Amino acid sequence: MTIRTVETKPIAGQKPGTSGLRKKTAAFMAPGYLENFVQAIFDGTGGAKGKTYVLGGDGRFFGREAAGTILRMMAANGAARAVVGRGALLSTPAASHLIRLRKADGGIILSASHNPGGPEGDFGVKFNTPNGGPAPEPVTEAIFAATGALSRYLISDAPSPDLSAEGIFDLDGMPVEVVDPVADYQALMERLFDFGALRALFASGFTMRFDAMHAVTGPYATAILEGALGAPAGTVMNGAPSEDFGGGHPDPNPVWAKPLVDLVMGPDAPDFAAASDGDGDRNMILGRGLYVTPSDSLAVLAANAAAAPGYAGGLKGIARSMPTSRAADDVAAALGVPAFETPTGWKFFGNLLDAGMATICGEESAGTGSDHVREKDGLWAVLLWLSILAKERKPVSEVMAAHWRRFGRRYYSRHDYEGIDSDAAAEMMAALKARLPSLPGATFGGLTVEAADDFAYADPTDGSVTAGQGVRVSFAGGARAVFRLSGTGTEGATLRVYLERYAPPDGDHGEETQAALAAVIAAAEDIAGIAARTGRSAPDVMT
Ligand code: VG1
Ligand code: CO
Repeated sequence: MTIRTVETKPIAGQKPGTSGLRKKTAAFMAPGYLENFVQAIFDGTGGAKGKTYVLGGDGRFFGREAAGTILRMMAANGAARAVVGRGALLSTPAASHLIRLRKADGGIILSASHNPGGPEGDFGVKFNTPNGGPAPEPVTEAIFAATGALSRYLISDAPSPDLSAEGIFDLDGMPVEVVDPVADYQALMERLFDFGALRALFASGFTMRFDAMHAVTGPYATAILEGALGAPAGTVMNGAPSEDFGGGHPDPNPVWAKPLVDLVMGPDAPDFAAASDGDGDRNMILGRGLYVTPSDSLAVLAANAAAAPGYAGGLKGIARSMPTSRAADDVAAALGVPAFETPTGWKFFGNLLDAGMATICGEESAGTGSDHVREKDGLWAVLLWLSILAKERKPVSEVMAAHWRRFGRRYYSRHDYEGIDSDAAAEMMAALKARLPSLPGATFGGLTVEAADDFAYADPTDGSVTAGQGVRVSFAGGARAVFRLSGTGTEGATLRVYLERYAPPDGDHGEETQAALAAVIAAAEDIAGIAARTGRSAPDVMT
């Protein structure tokens, strides 16, 4: 077979964001677009020669075709081996595990996570490093630099093996190993959790619904919950991956997973419910009549991790992204372990996990995970929640009430303004940053600003500094507003405003969240002028 060297030119804008490169599917399908970016991944990381890669994705439209192209490029670039999930499927945490298990040199995950899929939707490519984690900033910068220096890409003319059957196939001299996407991941979960105790929970009549949102976690949740743990058939909803996620956004929040939220708020509510995002790294947790704020979920998991054998030895530290509520810090203080505050995006947790400084990490966007892989892991969070419920034998609402009585409650909400004008968003953030020095001491509707800054992170493992990670405004009494622009969208800008207020252990924990945050919401509007600058009077999504 022949290896073709195809002449190409740099394509502008191939800059990875918070989590990989995300563009409209049509953009990715344009001639050379995917090929250029994949060649840049190889060129920016010292070449593919002799390397082993893991490859898979969330099942979205164009994924299988893209996988075939990437395999032909791996072979042409001299890679030693490719390990691919059957059907080109791998959840992001399963890919992370497989990279570590096989001691691979990296992995490519074909996903735009929670962004919608299909010909009119979005596509994405994430590159993970040998530790199994998302490429850190220096690596994404090297890849971006390589996109600007391309003059050719290499591709084999040999056909890619059909990925529907397991086995080892030859592609122009490179073995392509097609594996069951679920088996190794399930074995890891069986080591971390007491499956016997979880089986006993389901056998006692405990009820659950898991909404896979037509995305990649369907096969994982079905095998683990309904298979290994004996939950009744029908526990997993929307469990067959579809190329356009049933026409929805596979984003586990009260807007896009509304049917599940309606179910838990209604008369036929199960004891516990969860939903997961497109690539299986994020999760939403619900109890009967109750939505658990992701920041609270992180805190509860950290405080009760010993309920699972994998964490019986205690935690080394707890890390959260900056906009995530400080509920996790309260737990770290009580446990006497370090707390870390990183920029948004899982890539910043990798060094802490590798250095053994943190065991559990999480983000307000419903991503939680531990040192078992180097990605956030939606099903892992569900299994740890189940372990806590199996031990406590209490409703989720009582687990939350007990948590707040011990640590206090951090009322929390994120307000998203989607698809706003990019220039208006940039001007708003610039004006906000210009105002920062004048804010401390100023009062907005009874809230006095204590500190205000543009968050910069100094990585404690290597001293590297990442600046410009979002504006933090802290008020006396523990309230806080954070402003940043999303790095995962593909149209206009998305402004995220993160709102938080503290009620101490003996305070009122029963308020409705938006009402509890009313003063912080008003202060955030006063400080940033959101309505005037964006033309929006209300957010599109509130989590
Ligand atoms: C969002 C979330 C962030 C998460 C990222 C990737 O980023 O806020 O917490 O890590 O998505 O998650 P942004 O820049 O849009 O705020 V996933 O599940 O899309 O890989
Ligand atoms: Co995701």
